[in-house]
Amino acid sequence: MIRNLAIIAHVDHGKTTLVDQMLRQAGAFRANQQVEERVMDSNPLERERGITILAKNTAVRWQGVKINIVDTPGHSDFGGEVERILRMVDGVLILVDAAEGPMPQTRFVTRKALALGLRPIVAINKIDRADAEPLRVHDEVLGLFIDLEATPEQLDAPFLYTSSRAGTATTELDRPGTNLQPLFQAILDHVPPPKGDPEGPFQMLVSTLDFSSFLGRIAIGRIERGRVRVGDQVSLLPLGQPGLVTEETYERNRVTRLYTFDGLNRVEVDVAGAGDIVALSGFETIEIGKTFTAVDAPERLAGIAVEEPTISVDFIVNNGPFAGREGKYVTSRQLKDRLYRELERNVALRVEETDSPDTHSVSGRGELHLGILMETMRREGFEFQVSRPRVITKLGPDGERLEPYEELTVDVPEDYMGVVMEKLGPRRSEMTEMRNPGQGMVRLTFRIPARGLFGYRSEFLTDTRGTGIMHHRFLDYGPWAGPLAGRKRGVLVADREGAVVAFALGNLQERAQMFVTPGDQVYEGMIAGESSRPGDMDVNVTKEKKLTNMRTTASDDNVILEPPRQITLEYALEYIEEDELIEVTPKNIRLRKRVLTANDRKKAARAARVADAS
Ligand SMILES: Nc1nc2c(ncn2[C@@H]2O[C@H](COP(=O)(O)OP(=O)(O)OP(=O)(O)O)[C@@H](O)[C@H]2O)c(=O)[nH]1
Ligand SMILES: [Mg+2]
Repeated sequence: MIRNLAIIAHVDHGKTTLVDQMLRQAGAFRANQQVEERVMDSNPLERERGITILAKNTAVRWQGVKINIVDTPGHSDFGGEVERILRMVDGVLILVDAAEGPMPQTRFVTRKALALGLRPIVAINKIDRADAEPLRVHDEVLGLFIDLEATPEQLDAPFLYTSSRAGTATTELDRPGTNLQPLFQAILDHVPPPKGDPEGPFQMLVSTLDFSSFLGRIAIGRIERGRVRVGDQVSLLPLGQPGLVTEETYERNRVTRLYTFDGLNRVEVDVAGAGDIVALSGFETIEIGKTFTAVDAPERLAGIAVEEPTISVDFIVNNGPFAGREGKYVTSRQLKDRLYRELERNVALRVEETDSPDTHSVSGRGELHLGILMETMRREGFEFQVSRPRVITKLGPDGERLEPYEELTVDVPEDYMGVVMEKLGPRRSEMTEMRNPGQGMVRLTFRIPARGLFGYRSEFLTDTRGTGIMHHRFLDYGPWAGPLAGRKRGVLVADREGAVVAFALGNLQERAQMFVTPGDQVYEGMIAGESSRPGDMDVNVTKEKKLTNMRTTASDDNVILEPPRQITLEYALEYIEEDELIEVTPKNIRLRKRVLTANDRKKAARAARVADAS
């Protein structure tokens, strides 16, 4: 007996924490086994950032039933992956934060799940929060279901009130839960068992991929029909319309390895049957959306479209003055090989060559998607440069230019509503909803060109003094919104190479926010900080104080410096302008001007003015 369940939600609503507790309470860990918190977030970047990046399978047993669970990422850049995963489950657990309520990503994943006809179970989570309002959120979820045209059966979904952290669930708010028993019961009662006929010919859809350097591509999916055994000769049909496949050219091969899921482990098995979720290897042409079948019954299942990328950046070989000092892999050959290797597992990514062998254009689903790749590569020892992200435009039905639009949700204290609207207006946003759920907070929803959001997050945090929360996700393609103003403030550009000196920063910090600290090495053309005014400024951050007879050097150290702004990759991607680059190395993230010498920049600016005037 099997149940297949995906846990879906907006980012941070408590999915992975809930899986921890499900594993624990179902006895997946040995007595007194030491298990880390959010154990499913197993890769280092996930642990560091506290978010799930890759969906992962696990399974527990409850009352003799095997429950396959897929923990999914909540960040909107990975929404496409969640969508694919829904094809291998028979039910979804929709988690909604008891204070935040349904968010853009909740809406997105719920819409996809309902459209596939999946039956939801709803968990209003984090009811332990001081600001939790589970009843209000319950109503909001029902409202969302109605909006999304849920069927009567889907509308009848069971609601649970849960605390992932405490590991409790209850169906009645006035009877506090003591464990997850009500959740497990709801899963057994409301998630239908998988339907496939175990006696029919083998058939399975590839819903997600894994990769190992030893086994190559690994396909993960639910067996729709029949059984599969290690050593079986099996067909892997090409992508296309569902139904009987008549062409002859596709891969037929033997299954070399077969795994099912159990707790934190993948268990190697000899045979698996209809309804179970398995991982299998032995095929070279594994791709998302392809169908595995028995050789004598090549019936293709409806495929899965992989979402199109919306933004792209250039990866460029590091040609700055510090090139090669900090990275192990720096050549264009190494960069190219690494980027193409990424395509093995990162299905929503595209890599293209450009006119220059030193530059590759890499496209993805958002800044986080691309930022994670950059971060992973720098940890592996790569060094490279990255351009400002560009949105990927399309042509509309009448040949007009279209660009991606995002849905932006902002939660701010009422007092900051004005400044948020004032800043978003010129970014070509359009307010679509305003709600006032109480407690002095307002929730504003906007439709805004993705370009309009570049650089906004840091402004938003400053404007709302860190009290605001913003989320955005891709909505659709709409008309090109025309030119948008860039960054308002100029930058301080180092005018020579050397080590940064405290004295120099002391003089500059009145009119600037620095990105560097004393001792940092800078080069001419590197960006050292942000000016408080428009227009870039060339500065000497290596300038020592002139010694006089009266003072000793010791007193130079007395300058009190503001801490520098921490430049993360995602921040840098949102921050830089077209004439700037990000230099990424295992040790540093530096911002620089594309044109390094002040003289050449002046010449370029003059040429641009002349071109504008003519
Ligand atoms: N108060 C409270 N906090 C919780 C609860 N569940 C999770 N959290 C906290 O919420 C944060 C996010 O939890 P995760 O389990 O990583 O959330 P997630 O939904 O898996 O996040 P993504 O995978 O990134 O979408 C963590 O700091 C948790 O400790 C809960 O029931 N109550
Ligand atoms: Mg998670």
